[in-house]
Amino acid sequence: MRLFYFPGSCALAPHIVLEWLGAEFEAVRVTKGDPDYLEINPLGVVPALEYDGRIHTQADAILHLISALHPNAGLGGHGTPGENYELNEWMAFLTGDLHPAFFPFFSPARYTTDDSESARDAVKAASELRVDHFYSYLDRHLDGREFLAGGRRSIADAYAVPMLRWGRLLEKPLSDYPALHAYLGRMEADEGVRRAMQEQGLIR
Ligand SMILES: N[C@@H](CCC(=O)N[C@@H](CS)C(=O)NCC(=O)O)C(=O)O
Repeated sequence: MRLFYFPGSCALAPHIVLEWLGAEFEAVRVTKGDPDYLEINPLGVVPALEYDGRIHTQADAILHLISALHPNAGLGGHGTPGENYELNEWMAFLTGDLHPAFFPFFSPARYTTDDSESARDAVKAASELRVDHFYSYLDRHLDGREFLAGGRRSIADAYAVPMLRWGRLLEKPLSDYPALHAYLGRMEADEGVRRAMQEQGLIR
């Protein structure tokens, strides 16, 4: 199994889960736009997971695949229909709402045909407002909860980590979302999360 990643990207999520599971895998650092990587994943994005003779893409689907390969660990989708729904609801929120809210912040030029700096700044400002909307929602949900879904650690917690770490790049301080901020602190203190962050060179 090989996991292709850019440091600190959403590929940190499967990296964390593989660490939690103690799985055997190789983490392969790639660079944006590298033609060799485009051969592997023509979409040019991470994560990509090489497993069972093929390349798998899409963070949400990869996280479900990894958890399905280790059903006894109970990290995803192996409970009652209600529990599965709750996990999938949060996975869809992360992959369909929160992650895309950051796209214009990281790549503003893709979201305007005006190439002036002020137009790009406006796109980034709009992105920050959208993230604020979703962070506020998440902050209310996390108040009084240890984990994101189902009252136990799951692939959704791993997925949330990179997307909450990106919040440090935004103008509004993460401490303005107290429950979310405390949750990220707990997650970043977790051993498996730390190992994945170390392997990606994000911490020492
Ligand atoms: N829908 C994809 C999106 C993946 C994605 O956008 N990954 C980012 C890193 S978090 C990326 O590789 N960005 C590079 C780019 O957009 O060129 C998924 O959920 O896996």
